[in-house]
This record gives sequence, C-alpha cells and structure tokens, in this order.
Amino acid sequence: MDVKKILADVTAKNPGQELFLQAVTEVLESIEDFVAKNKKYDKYKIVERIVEPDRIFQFKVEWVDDKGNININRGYRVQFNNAIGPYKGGLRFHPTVTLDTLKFLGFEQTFKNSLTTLPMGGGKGGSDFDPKGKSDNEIMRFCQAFMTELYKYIGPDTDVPAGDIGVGGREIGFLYGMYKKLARENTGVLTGKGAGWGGSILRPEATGFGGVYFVDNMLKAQKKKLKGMTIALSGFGNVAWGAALKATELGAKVVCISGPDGYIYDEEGMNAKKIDYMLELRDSNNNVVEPFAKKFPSAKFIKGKKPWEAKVDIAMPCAIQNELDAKDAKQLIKNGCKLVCEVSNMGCTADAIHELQKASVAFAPGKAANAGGVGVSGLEMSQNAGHISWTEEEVDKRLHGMMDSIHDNCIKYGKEKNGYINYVKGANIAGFIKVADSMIELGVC
Ligand code: 2IT
Repeated sequence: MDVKKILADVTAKNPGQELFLQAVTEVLESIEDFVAKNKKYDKYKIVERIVEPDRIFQFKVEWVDDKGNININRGYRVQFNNAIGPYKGGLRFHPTVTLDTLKFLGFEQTFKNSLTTLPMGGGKGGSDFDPKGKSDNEIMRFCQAFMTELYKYIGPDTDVPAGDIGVGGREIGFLYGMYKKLARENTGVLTGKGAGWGGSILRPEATGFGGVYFVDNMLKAQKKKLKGMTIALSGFGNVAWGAALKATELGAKVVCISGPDGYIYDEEGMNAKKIDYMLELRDSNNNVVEPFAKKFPSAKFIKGKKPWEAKVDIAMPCAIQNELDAKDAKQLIKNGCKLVCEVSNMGCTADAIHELQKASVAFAPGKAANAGGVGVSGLEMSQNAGHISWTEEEVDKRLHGMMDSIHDNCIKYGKEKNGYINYVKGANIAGFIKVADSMIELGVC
C-alpha cells in the first residue's frame, strides 16, 4: 500500500476536511506495515475502499423557538461502513458540527465498533443545533423536526443511532417518540432509551465505566493499581460523569472536571453528591462548569484554562476532539503524568500523541477506550431484538468482557519490541482486520 498516495487522493477528494484527514492519517500510518505484509488487502483495494463512506444524507431542519422565530439548522447522517453489521453510531448536536466532523466520527466508529466484538457497522449523524440556553420545549421541537427527516434512512436492522455530545436521555426520548409515531413500529431503532421503554440498564454509565475498566487494564499491564491514583477528567457531561462515578468507586481520586469556561480543581476529589451535581449541571443547558465551585467549598474554578495543567497521575479527556494538544501533553509529562486515556473521540491532536509516545507515557485512543458506550448500545439492540432485559450484573459483566478483549487485542497487535504498548497501532490493526476481511468475503459491492 502506498500510504502517501492514498492520503494525497483522500486529501484531494475531501478538501478542507481536516478532522476527517486527521483520523484517516492516523489509521493509515499505523496499519501500513501490517497491510504491506498481508497482500490480500492490496489486491482487493481494501484501504482505498474503507476510507470512502457508503453514503451521506444531509437535510434541512426547520423549527420554531419559544419566541415564535423560525430557525434553520442542518442535519446529517453518515453511513460509513456496514460490512460487519447495521450502521451504528451516535448523533451529535453541537454548533461546531459539520460534515467533516461527522465523517471523522463515522470513520472512527467503524473501527471502534469492530473492536467491541459485536456485529455493528459504523455511522454517525447530528446537527449544528446548539442546545445551550434552549428550553425543554425548544429541544423537543428541534428533535421532532430532525427525526421527521432522519426516520427515512434508519431502521433496527439498517442504521441504529444513539446519543453523543448534546444528545442524552432526554433527546433520545424526544427523537424516539417521533420515530415511533412516523414509522408506526416500536422497534429499538435508537439506543440509549429510557429503562422503562426498551433501554438497557447501564447504557448511560457505559462509556465512562468502560473507559475506567480500560485504564485499569492499562495499569495492570504496568503492574500498577488504580486505587489511590489522582485523575484529571475534562468535560462534565455523560462521559465524564460515568468515568468519575466508576473511578471514585474503585478508589481513585478525581480532582478535575471542566467546561468550555474553564476547569474545576477539587483537592478532596469527587463524592456521590458532587457526581450527582454533574448531571444537574448538564441538564441546566448552560454548558458552564463554574457553578460547581460555588456549590462545593473545596472546589476551585480556574477560568479559561484546561485541566491538563494540574499535577495528576492519569489524564482522561472526556469532552471533544483535539482538546489536548502538544503543549498540554508536554505539561502533563513534566508534571509526572504516566497515563493518558482518551474517552472522547480523537481527544488528542496527532502532535500530542506523538509527544506522549515519545516520552513512553501509556496512551490509549478513544476508539479503544470509549468503545464501552457503543458496546452497551449493541447489548441494548440484542435485548430489544429478543424482547428481554438483562440485569445490571449481566450487562456489567459483558461490558467488562468487551473492554478486556479490546485491551488484549491492543497488546496482540500493538506491543513493541521494547515492551511499550502502542495502543493506537494495536486498536487500528485489530479494528481493521475484522472489517477488511469481511469486505473481502462480501465481494465488491
Ligand atoms: O462515539 C460513540 O461511540 C457514541 N457516541 C456512542 C454510539 C452508540 O451507538 O452508542
């Protein structure tokens, strides 16, 4: 495979799509040697085919706000690759969402879903709608307008969306309510549903829990223990909440969370009250973390800064792509941080990853470490298809099993001669193999 040529073609075909190119570059560079040794992938042009999304839908979403003004947003669904199962992936509502964002996320999702061990293809969707400051009724009207278009393209065996940034349990409720009405069926076409109407126990917690199980595995590989470690998380939404909950339960001390306005440093660490308050903050739709410091006296608010300047053992980006750059990585290394685990999708810039790997800091990419979210979505699909529901113990056991298997695969394909585990390489190769081999078996179609 000629990586330079393929990347030049992808760049020419997708002008200005920097995020998509960043995601593709990372994967192609890390699978290059593996593909060179396995000639079948070249013969079937798998790499050239895997970087091209199957199809993309873009639609207009019109809705009326509480003041009676008409608003126009853009909606999208990218169906990236369904070689191993129905398209599966979240919906992101955030003002920065463009087609570029959703192509990068759909591409990442294809590899991530392959890693989960479950039969799910990769997809992603969303809108540039900004939930900040919107009333519940405005959010409901937007979700209903969005689904009026989206429902044409999805189905329980075709494409199964879920939440992502800006889309949590409330939004999934409004979206599913409208889907049900339009499609006249009660199938599990969305995951992240409420427990009373087809949702899986532990789906809200799954991304964060899975991230912490993955960190635990990374530490075990270094013969270290999570108990007593200090952790900086970014974000305060669903992912950071789940991570804070599990890390605290396992005896680690979460000292930082953050928002677009700055970060919180709390030397006493999180407790049940503080973790519950994160949910309240998220539901307030204000997207600021400062109120946390007003409520808890041990918490300090550091305005306009990122949590990566704090001295911690472990950093877990849980907010958005490229939230940790080379400068942040250098600061973490200088402060003695020994492990960085992305729980957001592509949370670190390429330069940041390079700095961390150069300094032999253990680094896990989001597509491995945050796969527990979509993994439990897959379990929700299984429960819906079988009209059954599993207990918390059952779901947690399966989630744990998936995270262990992803970690094993990262070691299998990513362990270097000097013993350093290159999780980026391991995850990309393991994710690639299953999709690529399936594409060969399925023929050129
Ligand atoms: O990035 C992700 O894996 C998600 N937003 C979850 C996707 C899903 O289908 O549960």
